[in-house]
Amino acid sequence: MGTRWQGTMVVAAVALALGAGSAAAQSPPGVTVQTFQFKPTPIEVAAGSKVTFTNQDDITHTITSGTPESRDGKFSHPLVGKGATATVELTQRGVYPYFCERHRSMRGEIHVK
Ligand SMILES: [Cu+2]
Repeated sequence: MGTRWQGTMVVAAVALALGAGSAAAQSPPGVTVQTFQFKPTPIEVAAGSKVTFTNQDDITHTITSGTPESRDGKFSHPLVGKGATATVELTQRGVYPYFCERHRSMRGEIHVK
């Protein structure tokens, strides 16, 4: 029962934080992909949050977890052209590096608290 209560408390705290502004509650944390860069990076989110990536370039990028040298297989989504979006949900705390498969100098990090 103890852990169940703790979980409830964490959810309540997150809800309070998000409730600070109704606009903020409606727009999940986001990363923009623009001129071969992920912005902002690193991005910090609470565990269980969804992070939405939006492509602002005309060409295709990907968000692929890990690094080009060491993929971890957690996620890989193409962003095909301007306006394309992809959402990643991370439930475990940690640091999640990601990169673009087509432009390996494009790298970012999601910090899940
Ligand atoms: Cu790219």
